Amino acid sequence: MTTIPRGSSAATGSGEPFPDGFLWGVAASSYQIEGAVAEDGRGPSIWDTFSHTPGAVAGGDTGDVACDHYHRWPEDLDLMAELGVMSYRFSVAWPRVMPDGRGVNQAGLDFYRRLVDGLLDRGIRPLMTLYHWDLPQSLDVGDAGGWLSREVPDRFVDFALVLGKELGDRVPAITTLNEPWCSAYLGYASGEHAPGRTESSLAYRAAHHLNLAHGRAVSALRGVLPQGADLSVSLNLHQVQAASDRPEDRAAAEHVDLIANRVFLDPMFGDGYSAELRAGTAGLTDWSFVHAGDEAEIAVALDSVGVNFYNPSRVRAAGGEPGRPFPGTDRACFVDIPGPHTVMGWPIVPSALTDLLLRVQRDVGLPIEVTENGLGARDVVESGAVHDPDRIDYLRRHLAAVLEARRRGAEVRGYHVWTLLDNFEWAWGYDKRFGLVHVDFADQRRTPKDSALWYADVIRRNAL
Ligand code: IFM
Repeated sequence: MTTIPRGSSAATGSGEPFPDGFLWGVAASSYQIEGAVAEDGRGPSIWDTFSHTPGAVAGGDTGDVACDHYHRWPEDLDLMAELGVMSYRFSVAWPRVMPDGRGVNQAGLDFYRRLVDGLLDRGIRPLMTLYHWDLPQSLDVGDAGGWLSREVPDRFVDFALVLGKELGDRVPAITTLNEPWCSAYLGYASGEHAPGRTESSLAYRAAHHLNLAHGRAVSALRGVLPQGADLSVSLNLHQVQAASDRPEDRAAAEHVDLIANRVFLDPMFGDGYSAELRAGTAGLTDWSFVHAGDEAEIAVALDSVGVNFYNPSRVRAAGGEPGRPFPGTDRACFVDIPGPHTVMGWPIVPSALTDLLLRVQRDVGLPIEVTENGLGARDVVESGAVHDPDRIDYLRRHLAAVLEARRRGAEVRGYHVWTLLDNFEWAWGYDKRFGLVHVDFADQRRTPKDSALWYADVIRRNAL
């Protein structure tokens, strides 16, 4: 068993306290860590298919083995407990529980029951994500399959109900979708994610069906969960900045806010799809996939909202110089933000997290949990240790940004580092590491990094 050395030399801080009861967590997802893709009746997911498609993932990497968490979960839960983690956000592999998206696979369900009981035994709150991108492959058949299909939201309700009925007595918090922006725009417009479709117009249909799946699942879950269950959604809202004060760049930023943020926020939190969104996307879609009554079904009451944040986005109007197109539109391009960047090429701007949390508080008005935040790097083990001062600095500054948002009125009640273990980073494969704990993918050895020791100390002191 890996143990965490006591007394970290990395433990320094201003001593600024977090409120009593602040939930210190880590987050992870099924396909990125579990492996065991063909074990105990699990069916294939769209990510199995995509990662095995030549050229889709850097280095030809797949999630076939990943961190082997399916077998090593007790050790991984012990690591969390040693860190003092209070909340673990994990996701359920839909095809492990419903291999072809329909009938239930008891062995798959039992795995999650053992995992949840293991968390409770260690005093860790399970925060269960229902969908972190591993759609059963059999629900993605043909051109109109996957999230393009109106049937998939109904199958998602079946899945949510199985989990609600079977695990709802012991899982106090459920978040429906992780980053539906990625599912819709990277999966259907840019093709960087499974199922790898590359038509901008499809992203809007997918986004609507994800929204519908969310709303219907929440309504169905309310009928089977105990009173007091906490239901949420985890959004990677873009903190969008205009590249300049030029009217065309400001318009591009507003357009990106509409298609990346308000396409989820407006229907989920009550207003339906806005006239601006419909007008702004008129050349791409007529929104005829939104049926009468859908928007009311999406606008269900939630108990909290999850915010995933890594970096802001700066955009300019498309045209003129070449630029990286913003997925799902030909009206905006990404522009680099000067200053330090992570190895992912993502700018490090902690104040943007404060701004985003304040915006969410204003627009949504619910308690907030940061459900993901962290830094990707190329960490190496040296003499049994992993020195990752950049990650410590990133986490410290983003936690300070959370405190600042709280001071200014945002009701942020928890924070989850992405992530516990180095893992399968989607189209980037295994090269970029986000874990507090280093994983040697040759022998599955876990080595807590300096950042893990630092985080344990922050948790123990409940202060930065
Ligand atoms: O690894 C991902 C995670 O699955 C979703 N949010 C962003 C992380 C880092 O890219």
